[in-house]
Amino acid sequence: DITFKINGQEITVPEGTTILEAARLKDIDIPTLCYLKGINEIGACRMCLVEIAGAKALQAACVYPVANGIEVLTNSPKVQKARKVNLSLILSDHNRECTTCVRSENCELQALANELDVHDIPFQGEKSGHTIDDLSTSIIRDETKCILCKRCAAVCTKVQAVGVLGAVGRGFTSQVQPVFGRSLAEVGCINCGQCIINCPVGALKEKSNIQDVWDAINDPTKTVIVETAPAVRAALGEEFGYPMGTPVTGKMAAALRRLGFDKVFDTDFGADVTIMEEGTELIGRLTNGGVLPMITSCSPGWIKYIETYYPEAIPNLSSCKSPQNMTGALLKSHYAETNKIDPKDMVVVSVMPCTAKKYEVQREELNVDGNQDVDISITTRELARMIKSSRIMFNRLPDEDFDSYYGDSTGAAVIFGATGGVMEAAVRTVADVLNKKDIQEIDYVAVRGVEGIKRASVQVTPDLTVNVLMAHGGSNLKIVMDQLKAGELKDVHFIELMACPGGCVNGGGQPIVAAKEKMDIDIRVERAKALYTEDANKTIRKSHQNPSVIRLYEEYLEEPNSHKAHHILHTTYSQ
Ligand code: HC1
Repeated sequence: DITFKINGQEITVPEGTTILEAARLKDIDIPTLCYLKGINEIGACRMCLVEIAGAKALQAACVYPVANGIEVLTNSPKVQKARKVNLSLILSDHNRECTTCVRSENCELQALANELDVHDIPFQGEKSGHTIDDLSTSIIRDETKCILCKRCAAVCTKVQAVGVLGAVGRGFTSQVQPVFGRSLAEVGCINCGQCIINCPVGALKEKSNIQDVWDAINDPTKTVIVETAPAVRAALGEEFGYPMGTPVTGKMAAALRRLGFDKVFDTDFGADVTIMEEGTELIGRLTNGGVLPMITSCSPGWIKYIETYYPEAIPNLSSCKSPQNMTGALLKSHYAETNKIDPKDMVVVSVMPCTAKKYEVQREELNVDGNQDVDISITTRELARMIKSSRIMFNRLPDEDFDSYYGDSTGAAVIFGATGGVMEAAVRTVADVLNKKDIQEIDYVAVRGVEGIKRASVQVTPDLTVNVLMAHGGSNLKIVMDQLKAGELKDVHFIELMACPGGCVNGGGQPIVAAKEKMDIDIRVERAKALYTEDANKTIRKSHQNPSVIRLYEEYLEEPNSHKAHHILHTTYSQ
């Protein structure tokens, strides 16, 4: 252990602890901008400078390991002055159109300028970044706001294993860009948006489709239907001041109705249908010698990754469309037919915790009889903006239900939004189907939690043990894909892959949480709690027991994996 003094207080910490970490243990706040716990600890922004008694130069607390006997000052006049100068320099090269920036009031740079009382920028002159890259369907990169903290590049490379962003140039010409100055649309970006939710400023944001939604709602010839992903309800409340982990399902449904959608439906319904289709597909593969392990197919960023980098694994992918698209496809077919609406006059809008869903909805193969399954996908953040701009007092809304039938869902569907949730939902149904009984113990805790790669064996019948694997976050998925390629997963039957760390609750379209807050809380865990609580409170917690899903098969789809179900709900992949 190491014993040293910080602002006069003695503290003992394990060897290797940085000054920044030690300070937090004593509730001493040191400002940071580039720091991302465990991911980007590079001392680049010089905001965390501290003084060490006897040393000439100030040191970056985020990378400086404590040593026995040192005396650290985190708030001396020298430190205060240096931080202000450094912050002014960063601000001098930053596009400060704060009032109209999407990150206004949720910007770590703006917050720091206020906290450090920096209001006049003495440095004037040319600015460095000029490019605004808006060619991607999901992500806009605005160099005029980039502060070169490299958080996006670190997340893209280390967490997601995608690595399409990196530092180029030196000195004044430094930029963080895709290679050769290309657009994100021209490199292997998987549209996950993890760069966005880890950007401290507005240099990265989703491509907004809000106006497209308004245009549809305001078009009297269109029936506009909205569906909301499981994870949206777990985080939308944060935009309106609710503590993290508060589910706001009822208020969300009420808000959507007031925004003017004709029907307010739930992607959870499609998630229940997905379990029917995917569960049946799995049972088929297990009993007919099909390709195993079967891999879930609902995370569109990761589908793109497999198509690009592991095309040999395409036969392992479930042929099921994602719940988002199953819902849309059923609305454009079954719902349109039963309500005598021409699907061409219908606009399906999805609200997703995900920026890759904007890419997914545009995929050509995801249509029914030429009608795109989902027309527009917006993020949780965009929905919050629509609610705010409409002056809806979200916190005062009553709790309302989704519209019936396509708004009916089970506990199994809601947990889709957390890593391990799709697996748990599938196992609940597969075990019941194979045992031909209503099993009561359905909390499969072995598949829950935020460990990067989890394996479990589930005894589904006395004669059948299903070996499952769950992974989330691109770097973990890559490990799994390499193991698959090397033939090391021959004993595994079913794999759930989610591109974002923690699954959709931490998707690239979710409300943005400052790095400082993420030092103290694990947002993946907190938001998942909202989903598991909602699951536990549902009377029906298994997809195959959803009465509206049962009815859908009876009146339309016949049975899971039927010819009709395949036509509407399944897809193919491209290499
Ligand atoms: Fe997800 Fe899914 S869970 S992919 O994580 O299978 O985005 O929430 O909607 O489609 O249901 C996301 C979440 C979401 C799909 C479902």
